[in-house]
Amino acid sequence: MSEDFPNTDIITLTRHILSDQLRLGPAATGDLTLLLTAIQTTSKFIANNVRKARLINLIGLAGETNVQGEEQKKLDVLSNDIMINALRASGKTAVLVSEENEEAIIIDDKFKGKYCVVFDPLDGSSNIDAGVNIGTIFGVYKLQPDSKGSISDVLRPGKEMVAAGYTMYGSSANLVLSTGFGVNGYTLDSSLGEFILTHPDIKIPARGKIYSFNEGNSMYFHSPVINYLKSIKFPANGKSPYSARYIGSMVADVHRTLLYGGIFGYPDDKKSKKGKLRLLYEAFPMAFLTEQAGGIATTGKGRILDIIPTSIHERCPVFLGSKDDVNDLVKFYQLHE
Ligand code: AHM
Ligand code: MG
Repeated sequence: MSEDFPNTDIITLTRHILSDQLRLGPAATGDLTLLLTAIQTTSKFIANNVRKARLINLIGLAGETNVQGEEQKKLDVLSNDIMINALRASGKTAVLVSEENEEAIIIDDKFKGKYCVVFDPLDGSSNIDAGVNIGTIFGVYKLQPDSKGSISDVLRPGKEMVAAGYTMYGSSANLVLSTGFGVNGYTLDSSLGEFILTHPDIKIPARGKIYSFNEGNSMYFHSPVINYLKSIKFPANGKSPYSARYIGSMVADVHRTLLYGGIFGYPDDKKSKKGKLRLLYEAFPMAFLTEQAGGIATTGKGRILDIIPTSIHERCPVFLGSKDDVNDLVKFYQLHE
């Protein structure tokens, strides 16, 4: 058959996760599948709003209101509402933690299910107005046995998550997901309205050539980070220095790192004592994906997925990416012990 003949056997995200469910046999209830279906719907909805964001801003600038006389909502608040409404209505969740809500949301009995979702509805929002990539990050825990849903169901190490992923809104919407059996990437075909499997079984190269840090914070960095960065910018033995790439949207910087390899870092420093990124809904899901793709995710001193959170919005230092690159950085931390 001719190579340009359209593929008539496309694998959609729903088909793919359903086939995982079939593999698990009668033990699988389908609840996680339905929850992930709700999450992919929110991603389509948010992607659609991100695409229209400038037009919505124009309406706002003109001082107009919509037909109901309401002011246009900001995109991050809108994305949060989309996620909360869909996750609650799915009937599969018990506890929700969002970057946008100070308190955890405990789902009322009528809609209660057995999963807890931690999420950042629109990460990298400082990039929205410039039209630069942004994304949604999420992690899923299963309720603890006999729990009706409380904050203790999410104050658990990231290694106990049953699924994690992100959707990047860029030139296309890309959903990257792991349910603990590797990592797969799907691209939204807007004409079909479906996420299609385009990046099966993502594996991070063992070593990359790119580093991704906000070096504008260098004056605050601690010596292991300063010395590591120096080692890749001024390498010995005639090796080439690493290239710098930093978008300032974790989803985009991690997406590139998963595909191309290298290292992404947001360290703790003299100013931000615990770093900037949030443990539950930024560091944990990205660490989960990184490890599932064969990479390493560390604070510099220990595995991120082993941390036991004590509060839902706590922060933690993050270094993740190619195994060899992250191990090189860890050596600089060990030298300072
Ligand atoms: P946000 O949740 O307020 O959007 O902040 C998180 C973002 C990450 O996407 C990104 O990695 C980091 O902040 C960039 O921070 P900085 O501008 O300090 O480099
Ligand atoms: Mg964020």
